[in-house]
Amino acid sequence: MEIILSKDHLAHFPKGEIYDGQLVRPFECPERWDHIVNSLNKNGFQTQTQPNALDTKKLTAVHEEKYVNFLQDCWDEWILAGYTGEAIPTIFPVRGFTQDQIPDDIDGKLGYYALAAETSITEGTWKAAQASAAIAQTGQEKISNGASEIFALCRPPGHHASTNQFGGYCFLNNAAVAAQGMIIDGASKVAILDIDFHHGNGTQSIFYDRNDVLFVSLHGNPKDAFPYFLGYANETGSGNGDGANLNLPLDRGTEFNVWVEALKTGLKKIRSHQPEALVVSLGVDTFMNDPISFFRLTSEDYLTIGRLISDLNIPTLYVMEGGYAVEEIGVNTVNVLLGHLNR
Ligand code: Q9C
Ligand code: ZN
Repeated sequence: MEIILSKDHLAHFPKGEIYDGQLVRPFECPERWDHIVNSLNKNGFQTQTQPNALDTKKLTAVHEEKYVNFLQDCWDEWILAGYTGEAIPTIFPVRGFTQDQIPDDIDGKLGYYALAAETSITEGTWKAAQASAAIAQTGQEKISNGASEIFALCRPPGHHASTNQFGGYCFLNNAAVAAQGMIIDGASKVAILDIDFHHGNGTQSIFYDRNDVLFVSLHGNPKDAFPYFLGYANETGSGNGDGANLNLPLDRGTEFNVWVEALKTGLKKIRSHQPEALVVSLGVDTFMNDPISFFRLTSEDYLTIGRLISDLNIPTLYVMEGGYAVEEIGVNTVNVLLGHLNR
């Protein structure tokens, strides 16, 4: 299995995440990448490729141009305003506020383009976010050109980012860029399977009214888990996309025996969609020791997950999302890939 990766992820390393009423060291940290690469190397994944430059057309097929410009200019505008800390949104267009005016001031713009406040923007954020999307896009092009399985080692993650909002550690929706890229490059139907602990609200919203891209997600029930305001079972798609969105929310403390039944339900839905390619939003924050999540999967369970996904027999692009038990993130991630290869 070919791996796509880049050290440019290092450009994004905020010092602070708002958590527990404090500014803490972010859970989404650069060593996550090191642990994954170490495990890949230990297990003989030797084909490691740098991404091609990001194709702006593919990016803006998923994200609003204004939002892309915001991400690109945010840090400069923040500094120009005289701020010295990291860029963090503090005011949002909530219920009762106007939704259609984009402020000029960076404080207002940050809130307009944010869905949450835990994700700080720094000098290198845009560089890393672009590299991450380029990794997914490069993996996509290889799948579109006939590869049967690719791992896109994206960092920062992407599935919370919508067409015009960042948050949940995400800026550009790497999985959505890949799925849309597959369509642009000729696929008529693709599927996205999101097994990160958190609901992929960004991915869902991007494809919600379309039936060419099926979205299936297993996640912590939003009544108890981030992102709280999307991911319920009754969200099944709208218009043309009616029936092409499947949410499988699961309770606190869910163990693998229950989780895997939901996975099988999701895989069945994917089979019936008959996609030409599959994008897996691969988060391993479903792990029992994850510090911010509440499922109870073990390291061995990830082997089974990879095996079950490979049984679909569809060209598959794995796109890295979350996973914050840093010591175990490498083993857990690579176990999915090993399971996929039946090794
Ligand atoms: N009390 C991804 O896994 N904070 N993002 C949750 C829990 C945000 C996770 C706080 C979690 C975002 C890609
Ligand atoms: Zn997550």
